[in-house]
Amino acid sequence: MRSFLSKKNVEYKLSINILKATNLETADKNGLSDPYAILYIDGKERARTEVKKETLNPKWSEQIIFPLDMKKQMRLIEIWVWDKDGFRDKCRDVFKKKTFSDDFLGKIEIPVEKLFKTFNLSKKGVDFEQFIELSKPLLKNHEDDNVKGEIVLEVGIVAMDGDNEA
Ligand SMILES: [Ca+2]
Repeated sequence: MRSFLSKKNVEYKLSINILKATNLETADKNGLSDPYAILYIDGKERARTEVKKETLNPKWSEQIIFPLDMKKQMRLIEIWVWDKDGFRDKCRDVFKKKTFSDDFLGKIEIPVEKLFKTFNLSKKGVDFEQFIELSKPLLKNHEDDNVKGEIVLEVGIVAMDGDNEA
């Protein structure tokens, strides 16, 4: 990371657009789920999408933009997808002596260093922006998780000459 961030007076921003998920696991009795996604950076929650009701193919198109802090190294971007349970589901869960939590639908992990290599920033000048679309299969968190489908993101890096900023 240091190799490209050491360019003087360049400010970088990372953009993550959580576009959609496809073919998700069923979590509810009606054969559907109510999916939402949570974005973590280095284990800290940074954003969460809307809940899309009764679908296995949610379309969020929610963009989050972060300034890249040169003093702090970012290591891992994670996105976890959950099924939101409403009051009725929770009553059912109590009846079945389950806990009051939403159901896990899968997660992805993106090492930041690997992402930067994809963009190959060392060959770029000061002012540029580059966006790529990433499709990633959702992964289990525990052995017995039921997980399927994938999540689609648009990830971008924007670089600006810091001296030009007002
Ligand atoms: Ca639900």
